[in-house]
Amino acid sequence: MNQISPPVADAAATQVLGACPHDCPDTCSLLTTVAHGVAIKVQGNPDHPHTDGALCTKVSRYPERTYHPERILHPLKRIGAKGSGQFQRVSWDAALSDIATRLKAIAAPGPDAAQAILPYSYAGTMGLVQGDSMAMRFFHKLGASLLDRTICASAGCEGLVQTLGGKLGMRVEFFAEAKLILIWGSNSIASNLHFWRYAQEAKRQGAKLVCIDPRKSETADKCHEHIALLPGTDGALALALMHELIVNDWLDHDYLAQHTLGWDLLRQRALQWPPERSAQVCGITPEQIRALAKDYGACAASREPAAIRVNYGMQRVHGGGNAVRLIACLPALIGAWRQRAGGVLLTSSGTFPVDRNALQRPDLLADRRPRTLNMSTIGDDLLLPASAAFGPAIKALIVYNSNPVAVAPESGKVVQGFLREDLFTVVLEHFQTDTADYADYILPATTQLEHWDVHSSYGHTDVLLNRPAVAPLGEAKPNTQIFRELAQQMGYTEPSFADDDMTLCRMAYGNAVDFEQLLAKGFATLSTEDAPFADGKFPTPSGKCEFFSARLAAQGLDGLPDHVPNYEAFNSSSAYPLAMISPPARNFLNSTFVNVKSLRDIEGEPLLEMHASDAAARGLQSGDVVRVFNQRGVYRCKLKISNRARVGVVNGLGVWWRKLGLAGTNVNQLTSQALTDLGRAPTFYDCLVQVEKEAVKADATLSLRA
Ligand SMILES: Nc1nc2c(c(=O)[nH]1)N[C@H]1C(S)=C(S)[C@@H](COP(=O)(O)OP(=O)(O)OC[C@H]3O[C@@H](n4cnc5c(=O)[nH]c(N)nc54)[C@H](O)[C@@H]3O)O[C@H]1N2
Ligand SMILES: Nc1nc2c(c(=O)[nH]1)N[C@H]1C(S)=C(S)[C@@H](COP(=O)(O)OP(=O)(O)OC[C@H]3O[C@@H](n4cnc5c(=O)[nH]c(N)nc54)[C@H](O)[C@@H]3O)O[C@H]1N2
Ligand SMILES: [Mo]
Repeated sequence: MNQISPPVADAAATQVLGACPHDCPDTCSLLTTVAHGVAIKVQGNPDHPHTDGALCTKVSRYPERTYHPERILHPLKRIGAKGSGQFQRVSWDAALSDIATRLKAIAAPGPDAAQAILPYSYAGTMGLVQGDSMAMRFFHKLGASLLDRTICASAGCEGLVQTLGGKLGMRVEFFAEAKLILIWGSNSIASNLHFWRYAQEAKRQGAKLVCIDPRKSETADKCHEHIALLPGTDGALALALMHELIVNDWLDHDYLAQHTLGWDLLRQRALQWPPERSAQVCGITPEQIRALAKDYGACAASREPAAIRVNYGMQRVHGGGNAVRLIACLPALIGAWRQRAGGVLLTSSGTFPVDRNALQRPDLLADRRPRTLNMSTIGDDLLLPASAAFGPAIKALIVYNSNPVAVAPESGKVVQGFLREDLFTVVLEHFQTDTADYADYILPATTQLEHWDVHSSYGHTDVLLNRPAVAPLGEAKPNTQIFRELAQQMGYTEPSFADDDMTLCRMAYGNAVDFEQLLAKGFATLSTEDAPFADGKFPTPSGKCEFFSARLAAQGLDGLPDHVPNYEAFNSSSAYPLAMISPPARNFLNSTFVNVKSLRDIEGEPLLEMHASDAAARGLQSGDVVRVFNQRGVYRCKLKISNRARVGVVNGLGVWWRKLGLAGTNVNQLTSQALTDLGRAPTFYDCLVQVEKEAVKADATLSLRA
C-alpha cells in the first residue's frame, strides 16, 4: 500500500507517502525514497495540489537531519552539573523506572500534589498523534498541571475568533484569483512558501501585491508596494484605512447592514483616526495610507476581489489581538467576502474536525481540576515558590516537541529556572538542544521518517497522513510509545494506554475523514464552502461579523477593537531607542535545523540588521561584534548594515541555538515575558534595545561566554 512505483533506478528503492511535521502553514505532502532500509531522499508530492512537488530547502534536507551524527539514539542520564551537557548512556528500563519513581514521589502527598509536575510541549511536530494524544492521556491520569500553549498564535486566534467566530477564513488557493493582495505581517517566501505560489499566480494575472512589514523582507522585495511601519502599529494603520473608506464612501452598505454587528460604533472610532494621526504612530507618511486605502476601496467599487494574508508576525506585540480584530473587520467594510477570492486568511485550523476528547482523554482527570500554567511565562514560573495563588512550586518538568531554553522569552530567567538543583527535568528529543543540556534524563524520540501520524494544517484545508519510511534509528521511540511505557511504569492500567499509533491515527478525525482514502493517497481534502461568508453566516453568537464583541465587553474589555500601543513603544529619546524584532530565519524552523550544517552554512551566523543611519550614529560597521542590550540582558552578535532594516528598528533574525551563537545566548535574552492584550501570548516583537560596539575582536568567541 505504501509502495508506489519508484522513479529511481535502484530496483530496491520504494517511495513512502508522508507529511511534513513542522510548524508551518504549508503542511506539505512528502515522498520519501527508501533504499535498503535507508531514507535517501525527501521530496514534495507532485500529486498534492498545495505542495505541487516542491519543498522548502530545509525540509528537503530532512535525511541529513535524521541521520545526523549527533542524533540522540539511546537514553541518557545526567552526570555533570546542570547545563554542562554531560550525560551517560543508560537502558530504557533504568531510565523509565527511575523517572516513574521520581514522579510518584512528587505525586504521593495528596490529590493535588501532582500539579508540581508540568508538561512542556509545543509544535516540534504538528502531528496529532506524536503531539498531544498519549502524552495528554498520561498527564491527565497523573493530574499534572495543564499547559496553556500560547507561544505562537493565541493572540491572533483570539482576535479572529472574537470577530469572525472561528479560526477560519479564505481558502488559500483562491488568492490566485485576487486583484489586490495585502501581505500583512508575513514573510511568505520564508515562512509560507506555498501561499506565495498562489500570490505569484495572481501577480501574473495583474494583481497588485502590497507588503506591510517593518522589515524589507524577501517578500517585500517582490511586492509592488512595501509599507515599513513601526512594529506594533498595525491597529493604527487599519483604523486609518477604515477612516478613508468611510470618508470616501468606499463601503458596501448592504453587506454592513446585513452581516455585521456594531458598525456605528466602529465607524465613530475609525473617524478618530485620520491618516495624519496614524502616520505619526506608524512612522510612515499619510500619503502611503491614502494610497493603500484607495487600492482597497477601489475593489469595493469595481467588485474586484481584495484578499488579505495576515500572519502571526504582526501579533507578537502588546496589542496583537486587537490588531488582528481590526484587520479581520476590513473585508466586511467593502463586502470582500462576497467573492471567494476576497476576505482574509490568518489560519484555517478551525476547519478540521479533530476529536480531541478521544485523543487526549480529559476524562482521565476524573474530578480533579489542576491549575493551568502559561508556557510563555515559564521563566517566571520556574522561579516562583509555592503560594496560595500559584499552588506548589514546579518540581518536575517533562519537555517534548519543544526547546524552551532557546525559544521562550527572557531566557536569562528561563535558564535560571532550568538550573534549579531541586527541579527534575526530562527531555524527549532528537538532539541535545539548549534545553536538553539541562535535563536529568534525555529520552531519544523518533523523527517523522520513523513513526505514524496524522496532520491538520493552518494554511490549507487538507488532512495528511504520515507513514513511517524507515525503522526507528538506534533505540529511539515515538513519543506515544515513551508515554505508553511510562504509564506502565506508573502502574496505569486503563485500556486507553494500550491504544497503538494506528488506532490513534484513526481516532483523530473519527468518521469525518475517509481513512482508507488517507491511507491510499496520503491526503484528503475537507469539503468547505468556496466563499464561506458571502451571505454572512459567521459562526459568532450573533451570526454576524462582530465589530463589537459582547463577549469581550462582558469580560470588562473593550467591546470594540482599538489600537493598543506597545509596552515598549518606539521612542528615539529613550535609553533603549531601537525597536527589535526577531522573525524566523528562512533556513531554520524556529530553533529546529540550526544544528544541520548545510542549512547553518546558508544562514551564516547570528546577525543584527541595522539601517545605515542608525549604524552611523553609533559608529558601527558591518561585521562589528555588537552588544545588544536592555534591562533584561545582553546579547552579542555581528552587525549587518542593511536596507532590510528601517530607521529605528533592528532585526535579529532567527531563533539560533544559544550554544551555537557568539556568546552562548540568542535574541530571547532580550525579549520580555509581558503578554498580549488577548490570548495570553508572548510579545517577542515588542522589545526595545540599545546597540553598541563590543570591545573585543570577532574571533574571541570563548572569552565572550558568560
Ligand atoms: N522558514 C521558516 N518558516 C517558518 C518558520 C521558521 O522559523 N522558518 N516558523 C513557522 C512558525 S512557528 C510560524 S508561527 C510562522 C511565522 O510566520 P509569520 O506568521 O509569517 O510570522 P513571522 O515570521 O514571525 O513574521 C512575519 C513578518 O512579520 C514582520 N513583523 C514583525 N513585527 C511586525 C509588526 O508589528 N507588524 C507587521 N505588519 N509585521 C511585523 C516580520 O518582519 C516578518 O517579516 O512561520 C512558520 N514558518
Ligand atoms: N525571539 C523569538 N522567539 C520565538 C519566535 C520568534 O519569532 N522570535 N517564534 C516563536 C514561535 S512562533 C514558536 S511556534 C516557538 C517555537 O518553539 P518550539 O515549538 O519549541 O519549536 P522548535 O524551536 O522548532 O523546537 C522544537 C523541538 O522539538 C523537537 N522535535 C521535533 N519532532 C519531535 C518529536 O517527534 N518528538 C520529540 N520528542 N521532539 C521532537 C525538535 O528536535 C526541536 O528541538 O518559538 C517562539 N520563539
Ligand atoms: Mo509559531
